[in-house]
Amino acid sequence: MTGELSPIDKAKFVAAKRAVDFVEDGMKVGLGTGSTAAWMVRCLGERVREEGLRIKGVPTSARTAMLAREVGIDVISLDQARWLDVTIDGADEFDGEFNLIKGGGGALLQEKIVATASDRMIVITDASKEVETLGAFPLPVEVIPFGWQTSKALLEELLISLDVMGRETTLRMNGAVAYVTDEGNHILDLHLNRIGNARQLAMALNQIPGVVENGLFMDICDTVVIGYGDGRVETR
Ligand code: ABF
Repeated sequence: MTGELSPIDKAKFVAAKRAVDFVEDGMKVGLGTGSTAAWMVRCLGERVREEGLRIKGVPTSARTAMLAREVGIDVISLDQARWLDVTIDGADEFDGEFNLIKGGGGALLQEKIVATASDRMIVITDASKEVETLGAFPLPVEVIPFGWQTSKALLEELLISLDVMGRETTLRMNGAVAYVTDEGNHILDLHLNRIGNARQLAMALNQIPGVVENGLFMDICDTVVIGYGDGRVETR
């Protein structure tokens, strides 16, 4: 499955493989989205095929659902699962309190719902995602298409009053057209550079009419598994 991996892919793979060890027979597992999570789905599929591991997988995007089925995981919906034992997913940034920025892959809405509906959330990542303070990675905010430009203007107004360094907001594009999420929404990326009070920002963002969800995952992640290019892996 792995062949000759680049250091970054090796880091992602070893983190994913270690996280999959936490999955036990009979569990309902939230399956994250992104390249690191894709390694996890492949490793989980290998355990299903080779050990006969019996799990139910709840994907956080259409592309994860497709990959999970390809590798032999029994995919069910969150409504069928109701509650999950564990969710394993990637992240764009994590800080010392395991608060996260997620959504670079455009799946933050289902990711946050699934992670919140889990007894445990494990983030799999490489060391480059560790930050002292969240914000260098542009914060994704999912907005409905109706009146998105008004939502953007209201967002920019809000940012003026909050403890953030940058204030530029951009509409995420997919080539020449606006990016569309699995739910048919758009994403605004907030280039904040540094977020002084992430909890305050997370609460304020979701009050804005048209905002569906934001990529700040506060008090959701319990465990971080960090992979390194030399094959080492660290669990915190
Ligand atoms: C997903 O993982 C997203 O929330 C996040 O943007 C992405 C990180 O991607 P990668 O694992 O490819 O670095 O959960």
